[in-house]
Amino acid sequence: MNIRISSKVEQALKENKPVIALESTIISHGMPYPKNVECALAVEKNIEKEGAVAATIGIIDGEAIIGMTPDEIEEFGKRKGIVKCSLRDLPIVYAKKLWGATTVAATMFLAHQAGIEFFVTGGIGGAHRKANETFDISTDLEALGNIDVSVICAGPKAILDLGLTMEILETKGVPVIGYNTDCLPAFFTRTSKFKVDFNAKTPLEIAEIVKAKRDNQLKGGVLITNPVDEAHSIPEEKINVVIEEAIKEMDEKGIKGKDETPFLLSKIVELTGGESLETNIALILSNATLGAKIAVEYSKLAK
Ligand code: PSU
Ligand code: MN
Repeated sequence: MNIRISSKVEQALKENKPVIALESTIISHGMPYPKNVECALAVEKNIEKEGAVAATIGIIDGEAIIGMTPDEIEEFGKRKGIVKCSLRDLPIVYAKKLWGATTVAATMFLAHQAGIEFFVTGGIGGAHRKANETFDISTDLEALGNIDVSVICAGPKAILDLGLTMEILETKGVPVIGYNTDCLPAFFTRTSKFKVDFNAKTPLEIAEIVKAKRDNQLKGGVLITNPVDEAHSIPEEKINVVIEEAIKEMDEKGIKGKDETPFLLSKIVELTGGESLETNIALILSNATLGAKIAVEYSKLAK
């Protein structure tokens, strides 16, 4: 298999210590350099502060790396032409020995191969607006339905159709947990008009739900949604205007498929004068701390 686990991560897994997987699309296609690298390294620090081990995942010369070094993360942040790699891209990137930045779906797949239960990110992909016509539904949802990895995020972004995304998660049997919230957070915004399936008050409560899923052979992930803090939350009316404008420009330029999310993210940064980038960084740092706390509780339960 084209997979290499760093010795630190391997050791932690062997000793049943908490390990958190991290994706690399957010580094190479989700944020501009050098903030992407600063953020990725700060996320690892937050995880380690809680007593867990960080495993940033990406593909280098056709080999999946579970636990990249800081130098490799730096290279992922700078290098041009890294393939945004979801599940369907993995065999091509392997065979052609390319560099691949793994999306939520591909990172879940690799985390599971390595034996990692928890994965922290910013936002997941979902059903795009007009998905009923275009069928543009992220493989992330398929992965959440099929792969036994739990994902901590700040909710699906409002560039997506949140209602449709929640319906698909329900169809696939994915519980959506809110951390101290009844309503689904929408990434840049703390709230949305949709309800989560359960409002969990503590990391332990979340760890118990994940364990119950595993102990009872229920296939797939648990989606844990953590609202961005008040100070960084962008009001719904404000971000919606920006999103509409970004989508309009995307349509005019004929940008489609896997290029949509990266285009929208960078356009939103531009249109908000950098505010959305600060929000993005704040929420992923907070998700890292929460994810590590859940993994720490889970490793105590599993003993
Ligand atoms: N949301 C973000 N930042 C990101 C992504 C989503 O706020 O970088 C990335 C994730 O890697 C996610 C992917 O898995 O976009 C979804 O892409 P698509 O819609 O093409 O499946
Ligand atoms: Mn898509």
